[in-house]
Amino acid sequence: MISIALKTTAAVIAAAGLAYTSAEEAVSGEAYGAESRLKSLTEEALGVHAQTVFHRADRDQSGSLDNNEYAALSIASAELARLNGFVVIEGGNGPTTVSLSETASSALSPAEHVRIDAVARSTFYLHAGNDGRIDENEFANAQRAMFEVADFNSNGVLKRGELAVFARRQALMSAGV
Ligand SMILES: [Ca+2]
Ligand SMILES: [Ca+2]
Repeated sequence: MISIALKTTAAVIAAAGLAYTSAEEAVSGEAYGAESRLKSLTEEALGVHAQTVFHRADRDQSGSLDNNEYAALSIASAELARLNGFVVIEGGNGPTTVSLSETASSALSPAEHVRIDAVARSTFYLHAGNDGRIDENEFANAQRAMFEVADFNSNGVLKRGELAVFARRQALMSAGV
């Protein structure tokens, strides 16, 4: 059975942008309604989203992500997606949601944590380039790669099934299959 309270709490965390706060530390706020569901995603909106996520993930505000920041972002993204059953896209008009088909609605297991951390730490170097850090451009490129993989008809807009594919990738911060 899906716990409504848990879903709401996690949604509040996501809405407040407190991706690194545990559910126990959740602040009160408005949960998402059906009207916040994303209908389509343009490349332009994705750019805004990428920027928002990047700055949140850059915890020391150094202007780039190191391996630890990237791994933390990947785990937080996966954890929130699992708890919420959706991912949050912040394309400029406030946060919107895209549902995930799997609604396990439970925290990640320790084994899943380890696996996601390991995948993130190797994926990191695909995007980081020679300097071993992911800057804002490189992060935007990684997000665009996820977008393009999901854009089956290559028209620059994600809808329905395409959005679902993008959301799954987004949940794991991965453009891979
Ligand atoms: Ca940083
Ligand atoms: Ca770099």
